[in-house]
Amino acid sequence: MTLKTGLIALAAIGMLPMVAQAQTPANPAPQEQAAAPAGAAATAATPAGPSAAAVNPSATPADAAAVAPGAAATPTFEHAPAVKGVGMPDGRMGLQEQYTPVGREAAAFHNNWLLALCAAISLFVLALLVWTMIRYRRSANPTPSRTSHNTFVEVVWTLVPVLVLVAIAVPSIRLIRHQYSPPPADLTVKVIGNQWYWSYQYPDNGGFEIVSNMLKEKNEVAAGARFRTDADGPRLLAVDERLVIPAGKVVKFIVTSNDVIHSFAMPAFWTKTDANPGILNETWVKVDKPGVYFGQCSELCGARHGFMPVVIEVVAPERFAQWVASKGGTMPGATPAAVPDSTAATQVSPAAVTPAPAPAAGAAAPAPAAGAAPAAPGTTQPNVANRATTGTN
Ligand SMILES: [Cu+2]
Repeated sequence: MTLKTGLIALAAIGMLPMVAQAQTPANPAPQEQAAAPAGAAATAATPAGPSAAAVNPSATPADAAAVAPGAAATPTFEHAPAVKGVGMPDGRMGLQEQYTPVGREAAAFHNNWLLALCAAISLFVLALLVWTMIRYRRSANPTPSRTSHNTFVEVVWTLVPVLVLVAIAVPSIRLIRHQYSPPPADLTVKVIGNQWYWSYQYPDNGGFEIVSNMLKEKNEVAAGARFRTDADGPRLLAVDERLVIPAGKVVKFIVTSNDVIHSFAMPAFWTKTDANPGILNETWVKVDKPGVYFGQCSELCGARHGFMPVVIEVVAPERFAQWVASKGGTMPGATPAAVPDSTAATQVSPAAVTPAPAPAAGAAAPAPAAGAAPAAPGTTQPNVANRATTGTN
């Protein structure tokens, strides 16, 4: 009994940092509200554009031009082809190769530690059984021992299993802590399960939404309609609209549902999160390797449960900006640049063009430019400024 209590206490100690850190993502809300006026000022003030581009290293002038609403045509985006064996089941035994830090830790824990430990324990028990059956069979041992207690053996067979459990619990709880204490998000995507497809919203990029449906085979669609090709991905896993995220960035998924319980699962990222109606669940990924990754709804959700795959395409940050532009969205911090304001721009354009510090220019300028001064703090937090203007959460 005391051992059990000790184990529970041990688990509780291990869980504490996780609980403490899990609460932190909820806290930035007041900051966002406080930053809202600054964000509004950023959108109103014209000179925020170039300085915002300077703050965001991934936003090149070409990107800013690409997302301008005044552009003649919507830019197109070439999706990457699926690579066989990457981010999809391919007949090999074991776990899929992992592409996130959490996934790599979890897979290493499973493959190098849990499997080895299970195998060692199984072999040890098997050896004990075989030895007992042979050594103490009736013909070899006609008069059995009448020993009923052995303190040393009893202590050993109690202690060893406890140590085995501790050896599993420590890395296990560490993994849970890493999984549920995400670093600050660079991008938030809202994932919504529907019967029977997924829709994805990008609140940080203007709040646009894409609807993702499974692609059917060539013989299942009407003539002229789009059907699956091998570049789209494997049968029953390819979709018409992929969830696109930037490589090397922390992406937070807010997962919910419009109807019944679904589950947003991506085996190659070690993530599986229930999508419950009326509840926002959260998971996160950080994928360094660009590629196309395949998952499925993993909660029995109705007749077409098996036909609502998840496809995540990870692209370089510059290509992510192109994709966002092709969907009519905006990159955080790029919105002010898209506002064509002929009146104020002429006054402050020299300061905006030169890479001199913006606050100094604002202080030196006369009264109309003073209104632009609050833009500087707002633009240092492009994500916050953009969230304040969209508010789709
Ligand atoms: Cu489902």
